[in-house]
Amino acid sequence: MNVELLEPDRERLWSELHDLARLSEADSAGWTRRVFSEPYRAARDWVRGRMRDAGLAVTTDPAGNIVGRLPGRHGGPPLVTGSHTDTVEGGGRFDGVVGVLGAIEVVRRLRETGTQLDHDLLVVDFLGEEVNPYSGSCLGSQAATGVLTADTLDRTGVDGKRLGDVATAFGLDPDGLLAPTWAMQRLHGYLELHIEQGPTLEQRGLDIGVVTAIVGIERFLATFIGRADHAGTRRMGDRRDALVAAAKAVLTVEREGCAGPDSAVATCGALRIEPGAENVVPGRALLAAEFRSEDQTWLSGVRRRVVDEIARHSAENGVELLVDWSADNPVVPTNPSVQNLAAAAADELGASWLAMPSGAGHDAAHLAARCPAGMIFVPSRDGRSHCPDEWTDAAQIATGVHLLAASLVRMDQQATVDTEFAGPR
Ligand code: HGY
Ligand code: MN
Ligand code: MN
Repeated sequence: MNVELLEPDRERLWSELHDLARLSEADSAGWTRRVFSEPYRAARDWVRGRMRDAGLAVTTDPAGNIVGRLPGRHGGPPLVTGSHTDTVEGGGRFDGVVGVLGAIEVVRRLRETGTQLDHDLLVVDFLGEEVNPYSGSCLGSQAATGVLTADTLDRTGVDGKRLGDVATAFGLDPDGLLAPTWAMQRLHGYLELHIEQGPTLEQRGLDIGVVTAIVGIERFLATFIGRADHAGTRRMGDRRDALVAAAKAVLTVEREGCAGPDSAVATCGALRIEPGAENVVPGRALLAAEFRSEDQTWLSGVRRRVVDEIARHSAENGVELLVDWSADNPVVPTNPSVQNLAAAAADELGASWLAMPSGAGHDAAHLAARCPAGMIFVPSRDGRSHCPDEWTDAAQIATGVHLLAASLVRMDQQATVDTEFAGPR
């Protein structure tokens, strides 16, 4: 198989990417397509149409993932690729989208060149990869691989809504989120194309990142319960100011990240103050924070170190503290055989590449428990992502999609992608 022939149609891909970008909240800076939102519903219908036009048999699995199937010569455990089409609030046009539209383009090129794989190929738009207010990130891939539990459906967001009810309102069967569909079947292998969302590839002038590991992510939602008071009449020494306690917690989080290993980061991304009036001492504050690293030892110690300090500061301010921790995933190494195969395909195509970790979380972290899984990155301009300035050139995306095609062909040609894979057989 001359994989040069699988080169993507760059204009077609670029045009589709911008068609999808139109499906976003009208009044948002950048691009916003949050899970369970109407723009997200419209985008999923649009993706189903593109999958069908490309010749895929399209279903929605019980977990709410859109799955397009391209039959192979022999069937058997399917080869899987894909990513997500939901965005963060005020995000960009490329995060996740490149992996879904790129996979659909690979299918078109396989069919246009008369290339039939041995294995069925599944192209997946995973439900809700971005962090949602209820259960963390990677909702669809966690559901499909059996990570979620009935308790997950009872988790509520700061809006007070329950995940199970929100999923029902979106047209999903919440019990489907608990049906580990993919955990029930063997998969031949998984490969995801994604933008790097960091500066490394651009700074080094390289085409491709071959991902070696996906960082572990711990997150918390802390509730600080103080007492609302008149800002003019309550003496400073007699206050129970929830926001002061939360503000000290923000600095604790930052110190924890700065004191960690090179790969450690810590972020407070959301703060909600109640009642939020200029002349009222804040009675309640909700703070969302997350910690990431490739160093599992450091990450495993974060909860104890951080909670001790935040609890001490809250007590100093007479504020009650409730902390709800969740872990998106531990540090996940990608499969060495998939790494090697993607690197060999990059060499064959003449694409420069670098083996590198992912500081972002991805659906691949959950597929990796079910089959030999890996990821390939294309550069992000200035390393920017999760913002309107997120950008990757058409030519860079085309190189990534071409490599995705060539790598999937290599995975398909192997009877077993990794004979050492310790997961389910
Ligand atoms: O948060 C992340 O790393 C990913 O973009 N969901
Ligand atoms: Mn993503
Ligand atoms: Mn993202």
